[in-house]
Amino acid sequence: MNYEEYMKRCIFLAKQGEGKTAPNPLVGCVVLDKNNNVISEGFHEKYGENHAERNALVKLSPEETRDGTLIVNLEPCSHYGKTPPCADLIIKYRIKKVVIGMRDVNPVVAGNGIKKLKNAGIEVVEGVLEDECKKLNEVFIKNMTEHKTFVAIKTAATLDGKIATHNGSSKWITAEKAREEVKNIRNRYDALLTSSSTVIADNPLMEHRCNIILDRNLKTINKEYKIYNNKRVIVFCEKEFQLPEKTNVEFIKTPVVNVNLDLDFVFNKLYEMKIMSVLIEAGGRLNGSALKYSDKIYHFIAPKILGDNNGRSCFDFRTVDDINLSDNFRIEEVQKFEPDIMLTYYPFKI
Ligand code: AOF
Ligand code: ZN
Repeated sequence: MNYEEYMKRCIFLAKQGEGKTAPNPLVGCVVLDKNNNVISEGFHEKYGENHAERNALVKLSPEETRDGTLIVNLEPCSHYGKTPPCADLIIKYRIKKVVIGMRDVNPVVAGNGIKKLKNAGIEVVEGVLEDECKKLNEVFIKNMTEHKTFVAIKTAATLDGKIATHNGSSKWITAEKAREEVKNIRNRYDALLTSSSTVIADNPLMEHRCNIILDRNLKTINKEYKIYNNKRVIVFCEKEFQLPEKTNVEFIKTPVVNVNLDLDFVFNKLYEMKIMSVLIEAGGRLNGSALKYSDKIYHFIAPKILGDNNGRSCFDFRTVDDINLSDNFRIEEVQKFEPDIMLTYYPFKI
């Protein structure tokens, strides 16, 4: 029996929870009866609510699921958290076979869910579309294994790597479809992070549930920049600061290293604040300094050549003498958003 199509469906279902499950994983589940007909589906819809397996099973009775198969992209849990263990529920529903995409990296589960199922006589098939399942939960994996916030960068450049002319003209580089995709990407992340320079140059709204601005000298707070209209805004700045009345804006005093706010501090603070993933949308300077913290890059390219000697580049932060000193990446995907393309790439780790 080939379970890949069902696992793909689990991944699709899991993605319906994007933007709503953090710090918990994205999980989807498909249930087959003893004749291998799909009888139910479910996904983890929102942090703190039912796990995917429970959502799929509660619609059924153990009579319907007896000797059936349950497919899920993440090992079923074995612990009492916000809900009782999914492994116990699966046993109660008399499922015969459980097909899993990846083992849980949460140390309280890590293999214990599988053990529980096997001890109850259930056959467990592991590793179906494992790479895809790991990619789906790359944020959860980084959070759980490294105790750090997942950092992504989004940039949009011309064929010659420019994001603006010498005098800052940048609207628009990419077309409609690419900009629609940016909205989908933004939704996956807990917060968007930008710099005061980008706020001042472009006055973007960057509509989101949480926006972060790196603004050492509080250059953006005296003007009515659109970004402050979002639900929650966090400003990292050098000096202690507070607005007189309680607002949607909070300020975080941040150390400075070599004239810039200390990014080590910023990213550690974000994890402390339970912001599990962040998407950076800024200019070449911040993109460049954030590169060494980055886990993933979304890079749109428009079929245009600017050719401006002094145009601004998407990563612009140092002088290098030797081509062998470049940072290296692994390109994961090339997608078309006509007339533009998007490269998704990861830092190359040896
Ligand atoms: C989910 N949804 O569909 C699955 C999860 O915070 P709790 O008590 O809900 O437990 C969260 C842990 O449960 C999570 O870290 C992961 O290890 C496991 N599986 N979590 O939120 C799900 N299957
Ligand atoms: Zn569970």
